[in-house]
Amino acid sequence: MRKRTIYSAKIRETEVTDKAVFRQRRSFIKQAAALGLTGSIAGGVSQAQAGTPLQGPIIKSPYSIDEEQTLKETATTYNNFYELGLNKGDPAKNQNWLKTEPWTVQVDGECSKPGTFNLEDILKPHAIEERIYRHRCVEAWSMVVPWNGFALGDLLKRFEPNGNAKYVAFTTLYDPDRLEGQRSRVLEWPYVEGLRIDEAMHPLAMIATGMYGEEIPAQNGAPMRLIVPWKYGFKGIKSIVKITFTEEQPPTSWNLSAPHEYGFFSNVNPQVNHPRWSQARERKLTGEAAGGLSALFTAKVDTLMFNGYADEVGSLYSDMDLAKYF
Ligand SMILES: Nc1nc2c(c(=O)[nH]1)N[C@H]1C(S)=C(S)[C@@H](COP(=O)(O)O)O[C@H]1N2
Ligand SMILES: [Mo]
Repeated sequence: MRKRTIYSAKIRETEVTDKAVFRQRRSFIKQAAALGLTGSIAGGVSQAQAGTPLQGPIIKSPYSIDEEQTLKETATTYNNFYELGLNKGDPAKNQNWLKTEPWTVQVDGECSKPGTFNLEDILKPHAIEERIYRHRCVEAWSMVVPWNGFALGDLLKRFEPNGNAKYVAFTTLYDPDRLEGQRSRVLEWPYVEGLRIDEAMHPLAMIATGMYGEEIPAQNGAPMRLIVPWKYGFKGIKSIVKITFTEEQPPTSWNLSAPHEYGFFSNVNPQVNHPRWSQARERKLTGEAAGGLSALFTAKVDTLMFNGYADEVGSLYSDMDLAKYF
């Protein structure tokens, strides 16, 4: 997805990096176990939350799909989070760059209940569900991930958006002193994303605070990130610090960076190719772990319209030319 990078070359580069990260992690965990170190220390993580099981009951969601899940080790070591580095293995390696305590979320714009809220107050009213979703990156790889969290719309309604709230915008933490990726010019920082308000209120759109029954790790967007399963992965903005209700369509990071390649809507659509590669098929990261990262990719499978969620979300776009609004 990086500009000025040949796609096939990038895949090779990330495979090599990730194998090295896998090896490093494995030997480090072995050493830590031998020394009798536990929990977060064994993971090389400075914050206690990583690997921490979620508290309380987790509700099974009717929106879950019944497909083979991506291994937790894969979903938490093969990441796109450019603030933590550009290669797929970098975010896991650099997870301690993201400081998640304390964490506040500012809510403003077209709503009656704006404010700045502590993370605990944001999350407290929401029962945690497990939602097993397809996750399709615009780079033509995909995963099946059991996210933990709740409907985005249930959160947004608490701030009472008014009649001018046609869109909702999200912003990631800006902290270039720690998030070294923000010193690179690859994108304008902070990372920003947005949805039309009806998309945001759709019950499939969710805020994830966990995955695999544990608190969400830094590299996957701690402490709270967006998941919009019918859209390309880059819409799923990580580590959210700000939510703004707007009347105008808000700017979005990849669209700002390469407007001919990444649109505002970015619904998964196998019929609209990326200018530099086909979107007709994808490689799923649900293979066996034993053979290293390249063995984790399955053969290519067909990409589904709206990533398989057409029955649920198709009506949101019934009046749009889906080839034009990419
Ligand atoms: N702030 C921020 N959010 C981000 C990104 C990023 O670089 N920065 N990458 C996006 C992309 S391209 C994808 S595919 C998903 C990856 O999520 P995952 O690492 O949990 O699979 O996060 C998205 N959210
Ligand atoms: Mo992506």
